[in-house]
Amino acid sequence: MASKPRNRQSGSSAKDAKSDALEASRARPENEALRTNQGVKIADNQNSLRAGPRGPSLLEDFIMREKITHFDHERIPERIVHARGSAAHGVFQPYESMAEFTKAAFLQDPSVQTPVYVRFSTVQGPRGSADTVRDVRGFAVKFYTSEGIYDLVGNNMPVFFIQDAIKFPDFVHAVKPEAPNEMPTGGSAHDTFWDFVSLVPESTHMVLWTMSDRAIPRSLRTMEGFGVHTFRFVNAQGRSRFVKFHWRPVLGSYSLLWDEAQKIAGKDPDFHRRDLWEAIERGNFPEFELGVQLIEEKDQHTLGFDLIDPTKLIPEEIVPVRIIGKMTLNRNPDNFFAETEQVAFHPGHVVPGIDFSNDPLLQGRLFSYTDTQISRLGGANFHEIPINRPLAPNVNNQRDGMHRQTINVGQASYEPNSLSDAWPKETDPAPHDGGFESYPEPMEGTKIRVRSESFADHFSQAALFYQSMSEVEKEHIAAAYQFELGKVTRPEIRARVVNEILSNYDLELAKQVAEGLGLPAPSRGSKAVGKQQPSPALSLLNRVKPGIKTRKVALLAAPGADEASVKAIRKALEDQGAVPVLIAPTLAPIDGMHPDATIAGMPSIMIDAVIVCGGDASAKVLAQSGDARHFVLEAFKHLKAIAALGAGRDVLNAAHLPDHADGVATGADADLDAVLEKFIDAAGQHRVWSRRSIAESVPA
Ligand code: HDE
Repeated sequence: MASKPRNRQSGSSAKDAKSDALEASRARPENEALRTNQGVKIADNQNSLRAGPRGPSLLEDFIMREKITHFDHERIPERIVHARGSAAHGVFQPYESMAEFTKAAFLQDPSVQTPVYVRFSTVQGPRGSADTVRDVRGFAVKFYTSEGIYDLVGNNMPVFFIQDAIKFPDFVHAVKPEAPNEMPTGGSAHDTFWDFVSLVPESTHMVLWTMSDRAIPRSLRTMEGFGVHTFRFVNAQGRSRFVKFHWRPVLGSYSLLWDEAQKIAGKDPDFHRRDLWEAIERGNFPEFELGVQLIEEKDQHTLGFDLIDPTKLIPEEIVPVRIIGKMTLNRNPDNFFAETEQVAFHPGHVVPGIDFSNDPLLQGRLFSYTDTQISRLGGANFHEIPINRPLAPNVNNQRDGMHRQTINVGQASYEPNSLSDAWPKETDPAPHDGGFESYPEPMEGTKIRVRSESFADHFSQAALFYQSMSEVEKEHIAAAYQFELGKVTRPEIRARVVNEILSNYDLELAKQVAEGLGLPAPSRGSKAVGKQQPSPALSLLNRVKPGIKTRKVALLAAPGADEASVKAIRKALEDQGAVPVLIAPTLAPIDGMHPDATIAGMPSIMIDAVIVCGGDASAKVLAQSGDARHFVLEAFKHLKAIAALGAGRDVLNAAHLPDHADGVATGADADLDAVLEKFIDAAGQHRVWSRRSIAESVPA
């Protein structure tokens, strides 16, 4: 498990064009004396200048003054939303030329790789909050294309809470920790959030997504991403089609269980960040395929809902997702602040061939992002920060401002000019020479503040989503509503959610939630919708890709464990791409083997499956250890695959676990191969759902 030393050359394309461009900004002092910011060598970094050994400090001490002044200013304001994030470098490569649909240069040639920087985030919590809270996840991709920056600033859910940008500050104020006491950190289980969403029915569909397993991903590496809004692709002939963007993790998609997510938030608040970092360090580069749903202009009104309403998704059974390329994250950042904190995304950073729709949420976002970067990054020159610099040159007459780095040469900073032969100037009108031209959508209208009638249906797609879930997922959704509303202190808000929201899209769910909250059974809502055409693609259980690649498997052992057997297990798991972790009561060597973690340091919530190793002495220690018994009990409760070999079965017995339940493989030491085969099969399904009725009664 021990991660390899950091190696920035790992990964075939780690040395991409952006990496080269960043090189000049990297500071790597090797055998260099300390110097001040003015370049003066420092002789003493331990003692400030003072008047005598016990005298007061002297203002003259420019070395200490400079050091402390800089330190005082080391923090910048955190993002108002999406403050907590983790990021990685990588490359994107198309599978085919998309010239028929878009002239975007980075989508023309399957042999061309485009550098990317991707930042994943939670939305509600501050920078230091836990990774595994119930929340939407940001999925923002910066493409450093040959034509300039393209940012696809999406989420891990395909819809949004509101239809109009003017409601965003209200929504964010409601979901953020409450004003009087800054609680709760990272989650939506509180009065103001549920007050707002119960009064704003357009939020129903997205709130349901956040009550689903999508809001507690197992890993950032296995999370889907969505552009949310409808955009436009425009080809070289000027023809436009509507497009929705999707990111599909190659390893499939998985979620945590709510009990796990909450416990992990305490045991390892950096769970997702660590998982992403370690996977890349190990060379298990996360891969995501880019998919598009393309809609002809003439078909835009045939879907039964409005294409520009961001609370609606297009079921892929109606418009299939065409997979057009792959993104590989192959390099961790060098410096969290310089790269992940300072990266500035903007949905309005587009390149020729990509354009906007009139989605009123998207339109508002186009204003917000530059504005926020100016206050967050301290001025209008944030595009000069190394991580934000395009690979294409930025040539224009914008000048000066805080922290300007470019030294613009010459007298003419205006256009037209004759002093520098009229340069820089616009691209030629024809053949356009790559200049961005907005799609000339015909437009006519009355200046008016109104919500389009075509945005009025708030419940059909919530019903569609709910009806597309498996039984397991439906159980989780009901439990999530009960948990969240159980934290709401005002009974009238709980009742409003049940009677005015849930009862309009699923009466059975409304009844279940009401029962959990001790509310009277609701009756059918006044705007109730009925049966929808389900979309199986929405169920996460249909997103599982069997296999144990990159899964963490605990090998639970103590002194006396059978070394040969442990080595054989380790090899079998590694051969399938899994990550075995030897976990023991202490870090003391077990024969020649060094444990990777202690049971206390890596409890079962941090692994995907567990094998209790054989060996009489080892099993005896583990069977007597409360921590070890808790480890297997909890793994059982969380529906993880379990195996026990030889005397290792005594540990399951000591925990009073049945050794014949689904997803539990046991056998004599000599049956190693058969036990492993059964175990790998069960672990490859992610969870043993069929075990859940027994698992519920397990105290862990
Ligand atoms: Fe954002 N959003 N947003 N948002 N958003 C920000 O920009 C905003 C919306 C999303 O990793 C902010 O640099 C408005 C939808 C991501 O750095 C800010 C509206 C979607 C990230 C902002 C929305 C997103 C942000 C805060 C409604 C999914 C993190 C800091 C009109 C498609 C990017 C910042 C990163 C960040 C405004 C709605 C995704 C304040 C006004 C819908 C992934 O500008």
